[in-house]
Amino acid sequence: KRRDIDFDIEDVVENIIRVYPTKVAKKRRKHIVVRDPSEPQEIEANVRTVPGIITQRGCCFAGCKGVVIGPIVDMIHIVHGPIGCSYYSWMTRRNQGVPREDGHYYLEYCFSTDMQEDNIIFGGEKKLRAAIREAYEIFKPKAISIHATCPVGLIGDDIHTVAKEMSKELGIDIVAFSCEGYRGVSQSAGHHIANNGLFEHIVGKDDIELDGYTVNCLGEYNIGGDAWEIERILDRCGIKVASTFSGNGSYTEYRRAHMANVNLVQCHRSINYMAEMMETKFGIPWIKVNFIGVKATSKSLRKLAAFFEDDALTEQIEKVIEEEERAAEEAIAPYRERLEGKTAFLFVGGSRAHHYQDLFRDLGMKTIVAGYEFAHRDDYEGRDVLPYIKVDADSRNIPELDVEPDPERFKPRKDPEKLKKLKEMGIVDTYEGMMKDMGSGTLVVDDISHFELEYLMKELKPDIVCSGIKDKYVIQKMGVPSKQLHNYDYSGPFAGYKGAVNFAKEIDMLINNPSWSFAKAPWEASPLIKGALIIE
Ligand code: CFM
Ligand code: HCA
Repeated sequence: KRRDIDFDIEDVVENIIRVYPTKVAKKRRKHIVVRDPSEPQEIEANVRTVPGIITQRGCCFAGCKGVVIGPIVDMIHIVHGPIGCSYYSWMTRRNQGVPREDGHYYLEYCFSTDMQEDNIIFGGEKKLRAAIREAYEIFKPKAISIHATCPVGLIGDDIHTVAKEMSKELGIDIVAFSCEGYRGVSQSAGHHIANNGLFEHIVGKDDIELDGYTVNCLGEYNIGGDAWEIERILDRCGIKVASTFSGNGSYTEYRRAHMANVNLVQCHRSINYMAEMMETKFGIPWIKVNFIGVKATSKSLRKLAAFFEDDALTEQIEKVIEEEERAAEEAIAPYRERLEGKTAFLFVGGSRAHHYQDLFRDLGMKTIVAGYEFAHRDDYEGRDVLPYIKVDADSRNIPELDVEPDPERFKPRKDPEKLKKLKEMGIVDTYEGMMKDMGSGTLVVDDISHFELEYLMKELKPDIVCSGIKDKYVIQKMGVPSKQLHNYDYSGPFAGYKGAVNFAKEIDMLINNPSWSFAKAPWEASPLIKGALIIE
C-alpha cells in the first residue's frame, strides 16, 4: 500500500522505486544507497542508462574531445563528423587557457570536417585528409588531434591510417581518437580513449630535466580558472606545476611531463588511467588531492609535505596554510553565518559531487543527496576496495594499453619501502571515494533520472541543487536555486582558498535571494491531476 510520505528516507526511496515498471525498478534500486556508515556498501554504477529515462549523461565523444583533449591549447583538434558535434563541444565547458611563448594557441577556433550526406555514402577519409592539410597550411600547428563522431564509426572511415599517413606527409604528430559517441555507456569511455592516445603518442617523449619540486596536476581542467588558483598556491609553497592534464594543457609540456616528481590527481575518474600508466612506465607515484574547499586544500598540501619529506618545504607549506586559511575563513565568515544549516543536493559528472561536499562543509552546509552521472564503483566505494581494472566496465570495449617500465626513463621517485608506508598512511596511490564522506541517512543516487530528481526535491526540499544545464532551469522553476557545478555558470574560480570565498559569496547570493519565494512551482500555480499506484 502506498503510505503517506514522511521523512523516513527509506520510505522516500521505496516511493520512488514503486512508480517504475518492475524491471526498471529492480535496476534503479541498485543505483540508490541510503548511507549507513557502519557497514561497507555497494552501488551499481557505470552501466547503461535505462532507455527512455531522462538522464544527465553525455557521450563518449564528449568525454574524449570535449573533456580531455579539447582543452589542450597548442594543438588543433579536428572533429570528423557533422558540424553540430563540433559546435556543441566548442567553448561551452569554460575550460580556460593562455598562449605560451611559442604562440601556438587554438582554443578559440572550432575545426570540423562538416560531414555531408555524400561523405556518409562514399566515405569521409578524403575530406578528412583535405581538412588536415588545410589546417596545417593556415596554422602550421605542432600537432593535430582527430576525433571520430558516431557516423565515422558506422561507415568505417579509417582515421588511424589517415593520421599516420598525414603525420608522415606533414612531419608533425597527428593522433586519432576513435571516440564515436555511442561507445561505452557515457562520457567515461571517452576519458579512457583520450588517456590512452595521449599516453601512447605524446607523454614522455622529451627528456628535459626540471628543477626543484615539480608536480603534474592530473584531472584539473581549469574551469573558470581553477588551475590558476591551484598553481598560485603551489607556487607560494615552492612547488612548480610542470603540466596540467588538461586545463590550459600544452602538447610541449606533456612531452616532458614524465620528468616531474609526483602526479596530483584532482579528478580521479577522468584521468586515473594516465596516473596508473605513468607510474608503471616512469615510476611516478600519484597523490589523490582535492583543491575544492579550504580545509580540503590544506589537507592536500599536507599530503605533499609528507611526500617530499623536506623540513624547509614543510615549514613553508604550513606558513602558506596558516595565512591562506585565515584570510579565506575571515572572508567566508559573514556568508557562513547566513548559510549555516542549509542543505544541498549535488549531481555532477564523476568527481565534483564528491569534492564540493568539502566546500559546503566549510560553509556550514550539509549535502543530503549526492550522485555522479557516470563515475565507476571505485569513485563511490574507494579505490583500494575496487582496483580499477576489475570494475571498469568500459574496458569491455576499450583495450588497456600494454604498459611496461621504460628502462631508460624509469626513475623510481621514492624508495619502495617509503612508498609502501605512504600508501598505508593514505597519502599516495589511493582514493577513498564519495560514500565514506557521506553521513548516516544521506542518499547516494547514481545516474539520477529526471523523475527521481523532481521527486526528491519535493520530498526533501533542499535549499540549493548543484547540477548542470540540462536541469538548472527545471530546478529553478520549482522555486529552488541551482548552481551549475560544471561550468560555474559565468564565474569562478572556485578551487583553492580564493575560490572558496568566491563560491561562498555566490551561494549566499543564490540561497538568500528573496526572489525564490515569488517563484511558483507548476503544481502550485495550477492543480495537477494526481493519482497513486496501489500495489498490494
Ligand atoms: Fe572530472 Fe571534470 Fe568531473 Fe569529468 Fe565532466 Fe567537467 Fe564534470 Mo562536466 S573531468 S568527471 S567529464 S571533474 S565536464 S571538468 S564538470 S561532468 S564532475
Ligand atoms: C559534457 C560536458 C559537461 C556538460 C555540462 C552540463 C560540462 O559532459 O559533455 O551538462 O551542464 O561540464 O561542460 O559535463
